[in-house]
Amino acid sequence: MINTAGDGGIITLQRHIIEEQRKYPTATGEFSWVLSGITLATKIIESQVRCAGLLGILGTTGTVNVQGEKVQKLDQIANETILQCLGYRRNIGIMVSEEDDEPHIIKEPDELANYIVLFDPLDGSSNIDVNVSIGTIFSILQRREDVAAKDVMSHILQPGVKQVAAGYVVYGSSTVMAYTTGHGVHMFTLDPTIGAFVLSRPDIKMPEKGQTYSVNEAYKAQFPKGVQDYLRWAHTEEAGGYTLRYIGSLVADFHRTLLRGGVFLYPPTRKAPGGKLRLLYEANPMAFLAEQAGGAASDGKQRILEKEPKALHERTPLIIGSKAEVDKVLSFWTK
Ligand code: P6P
Repeated sequence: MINTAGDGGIITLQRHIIEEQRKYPTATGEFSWVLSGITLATKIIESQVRCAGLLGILGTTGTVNVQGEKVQKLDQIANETILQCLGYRRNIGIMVSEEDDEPHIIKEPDELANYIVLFDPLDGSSNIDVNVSIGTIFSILQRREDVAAKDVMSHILQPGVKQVAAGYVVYGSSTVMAYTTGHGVHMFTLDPTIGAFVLSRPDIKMPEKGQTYSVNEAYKAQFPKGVQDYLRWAHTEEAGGYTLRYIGSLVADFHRTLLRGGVFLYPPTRKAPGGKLRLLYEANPMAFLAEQAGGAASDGKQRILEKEPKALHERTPLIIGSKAEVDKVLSFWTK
């Protein structure tokens, strides 16, 4: 059932953004121009993902990115697509990609080039070749007024509470975008017959509880003791019958958690003592969405959105999902 407006028209993402902006006079059309660049890029990426096996674009490029991960051909295609679709939009000053060591400075931030876009172009790369859901994650900041335009890193290294928008696109059985500008979380499904993202779930609220935990239990022996204690508890009758779901693609695991409730966690491990997931363009955008949907996100010690970033590709432990479930994990974590 596609949501239609009172006038019977379908509510596309562009229409939704413009109508949202009417509610908030401070918003300007500038933001919708940025978001339309992201949606254009994700439609192009979706077309490549859908037929990757036919285009000889599966597999790796033979190079390794700043994260030390093998770059998949589709990673590179997605990265270049986003850079191209956003690169000419004058109101974007800086872009930060998971794939690139350094920021892309289109223009030193000023009152015109006001936006900073951070993104993971194709999250879940290891799943690409086996046709498991993958996704694009984005976070949007505005330049800081209190630092010089040339102080690029200060404009980028802002805590998650400063995000003006965040979202993801999951390339799954259907292509779905979820986004927030701080006024709720709204979900759109790509209608391939018209090539538009159409409103499918307005104002999503994450279930307060959920009997699903999502963690790579293969690393259990490496987790902090509190996490091991939580997992032992979750296996008991007293816990009420949890089930484990783990896809290994943050976007897909978070999408399920947002809709069904439960908790996703990526704790510190020996290989990733500071956690594996990146703060600026994975944890922060997902935490913004989670909190806007009534959920919570922590690094085990503090709210993800209040972390002061110190480096571009900084990693963080992540516990995210239904508030009651995140609190339950934290009750063991801090013991
Ligand atoms: P592991 C994908 O590579 C990713 O960055 C996230 O999408 C996902 O949640 C995580 O890594 C999976 O990591 O160590 O369980 O394979």
